[in-house]
Amino acid sequence: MRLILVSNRLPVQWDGTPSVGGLATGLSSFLSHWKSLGNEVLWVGWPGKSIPEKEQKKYSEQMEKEYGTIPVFLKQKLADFFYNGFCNKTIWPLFHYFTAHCEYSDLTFQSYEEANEEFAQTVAKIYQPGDWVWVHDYHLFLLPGLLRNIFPNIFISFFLHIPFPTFEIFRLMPERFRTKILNGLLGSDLIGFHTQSYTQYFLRTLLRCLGIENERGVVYHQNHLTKTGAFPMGINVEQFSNYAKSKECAEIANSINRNHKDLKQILSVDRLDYTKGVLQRLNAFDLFLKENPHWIRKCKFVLVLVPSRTDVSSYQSMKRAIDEKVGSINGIYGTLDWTPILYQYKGFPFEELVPLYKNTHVMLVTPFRDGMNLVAKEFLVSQDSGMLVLSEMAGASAELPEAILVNPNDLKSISEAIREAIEMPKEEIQNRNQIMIKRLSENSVKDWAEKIFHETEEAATKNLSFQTKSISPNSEQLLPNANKPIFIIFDYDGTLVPFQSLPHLAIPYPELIENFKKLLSLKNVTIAIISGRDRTFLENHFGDFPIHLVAEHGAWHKPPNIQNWNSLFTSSGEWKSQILNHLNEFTKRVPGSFTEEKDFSLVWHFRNADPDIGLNAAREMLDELSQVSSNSGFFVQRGNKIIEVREYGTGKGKAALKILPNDDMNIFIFGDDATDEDMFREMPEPAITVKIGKSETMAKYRFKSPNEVQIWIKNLINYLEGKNETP
Ligand code: GDG
Repeated sequence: MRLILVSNRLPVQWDGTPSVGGLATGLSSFLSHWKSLGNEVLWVGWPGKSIPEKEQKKYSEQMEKEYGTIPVFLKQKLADFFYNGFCNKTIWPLFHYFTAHCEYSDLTFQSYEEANEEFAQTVAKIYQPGDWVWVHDYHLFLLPGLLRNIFPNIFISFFLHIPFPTFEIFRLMPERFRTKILNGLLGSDLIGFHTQSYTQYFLRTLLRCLGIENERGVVYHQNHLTKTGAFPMGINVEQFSNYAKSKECAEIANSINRNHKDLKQILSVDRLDYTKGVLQRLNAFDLFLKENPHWIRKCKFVLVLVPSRTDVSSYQSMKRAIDEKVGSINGIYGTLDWTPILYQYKGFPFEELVPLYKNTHVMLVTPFRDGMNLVAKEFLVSQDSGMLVLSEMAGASAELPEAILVNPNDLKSISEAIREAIEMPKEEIQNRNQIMIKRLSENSVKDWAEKIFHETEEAATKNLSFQTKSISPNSEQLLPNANKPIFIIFDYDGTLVPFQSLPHLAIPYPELIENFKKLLSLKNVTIAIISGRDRTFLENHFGDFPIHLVAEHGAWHKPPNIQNWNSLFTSSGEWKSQILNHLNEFTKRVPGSFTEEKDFSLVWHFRNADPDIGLNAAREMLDELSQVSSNSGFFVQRGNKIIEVREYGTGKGKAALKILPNDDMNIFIFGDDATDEDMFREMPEPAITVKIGKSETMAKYRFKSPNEVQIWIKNLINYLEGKNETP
């Protein structure tokens, strides 16, 4: 299979130098494995600078040939507004909870849209059906949606490398931006996050911003299913640990250490970024020396900062503040023969980075917020007996609780953690590290990518079967055999009419009435409405039509041209008063919700409640009622923003069977929610069953909206009228 990886940056920059950072390092090792299985890979991304138009063709050919990369060309101004602008002045700070650093600008968002569009065009040029497209990170939130519009059946995953924030933070972004971002993401078959918490925050955000619910992490939106889940990214454990054990590594480690052999090494390695908490770490080291003077001249702090986003002004001022702080600590504590901080403002090749890890006694990873943090993991599998001090705000802390976890805002706790780690007995360090290393070995970067692949495949397969169910209302497959009578059963809300905020507002509109009149004027056509509505509502709106009306999911039936309603089922109704009190308690608790009482059922509506509070209460209610419902004369069913408690033995499926004549007929059934699934399930096989809307269904076909039901009715009328006219 061919994999098209898409990320903002390519693993090699425009000048052929390798990119630094978690994404590039992590993915490179997975790709060698993927290729070794005989698969092909193309990596699409921005080369990091604008390439003049006349050189683009030659450059593309060269990059593809040498590195298997496909450049996306962005004009310098667009790249600047997109990357330095919306990506790094809006999304990056917001998603890392640095809300004061955020700028919200229509101009940069427009560039973000344009850049995503450029990426979509580049992918579209090389995409072939059967490829797996894997989009990475926050620069490309809109890309899955754009690609899904071009290729409805595309097989596509998205992985977010940074944290997804809580809804309260995410909502700070203007609605016109955030809605597009969420919709763009939902073009994916799978959206992966580093941790369970980020996944939960995303799902809650979907509910709060777009009113979209999920079923155990699966979201149905615009006739498409998207799976979400936590896939903590691993590292190439073997690569690091094998090299760390090698003779070559030991030699380099010794030579680096030659002049400081007796000093215990404290190390930190980060891209220079305000989220990484570098200044705070320096302050904590300062405090550590102040409070533990016996460690002066006995330790050294190797501070590795890899230059990053050097043209963003806030990064430049942060760099100055760090330089000053290093200078100040070295000035205060340093002597002619001892410097407390060895400051390295540059990246090291892998062959030197691992020996640095190996020489380390205390590894400080103290970001304010970090999606995962791979440095912590790389250190663990490379060290000899070094202790990890890890921020609890790094995604990695969920997997590495045996480290010393610290709050990065708490200087005192970091300083104490340094002392605890530097003085910790070797055996204890090794015991703790062994547990963590075992865990890391069981979830390498290869396992991580494979899991993502398989989960995406599963979601994409389901989506494909969804697509095959979707059908045009004008399709010939939905036309009857004109020699047989026609029996059509419609659900009402969500099928004949769209949902409204209050049930009494969802009334039949003139076009629907007109269509019914025409249908009924034709020979051999019978219509039934089987609804959860009560008798009065159906009587008021459809009482004059010669059709079957079935109210309250089958409790009451009024045949065509008959004045009286009769009961299709017998009821004891003993359970009702007790459950009514219970539902009323929920109504009091959840503003905007209300309870509807019918003859054979009770319905709790939460469409107008706060989506989060409504959904939580509905879950609680379902849970409680399901526990008492067995042998209690009622059963509970979840509908569209309602919970219905109904007399046992009733239901639309049974009701439909009772009113259907035993003749050989064309049977059509239309419905939109869980209560209609009863009908789809119980109908004889030749019946044509159509689900309106998203979510899984037993129906044979799917329409997008009630509007398509009306189109189908009109098409049927035309067809039958045409047949009648032919001599
Ligand atoms: C983002 C998220 C998430 C660093 N210095 C050198 C060097 N590195 C390599 C490390 C490591 C990577 O860069 C840094 O990865 P991190 O995970 O620590 O951080 P970000 O770059 O911010 O990455 C992060 C990650 O994406 C993956 O999803 O974990 O939370 O922010 O692999 O080894 N490599 C070499 N020399 C260096 O000097 N060779």
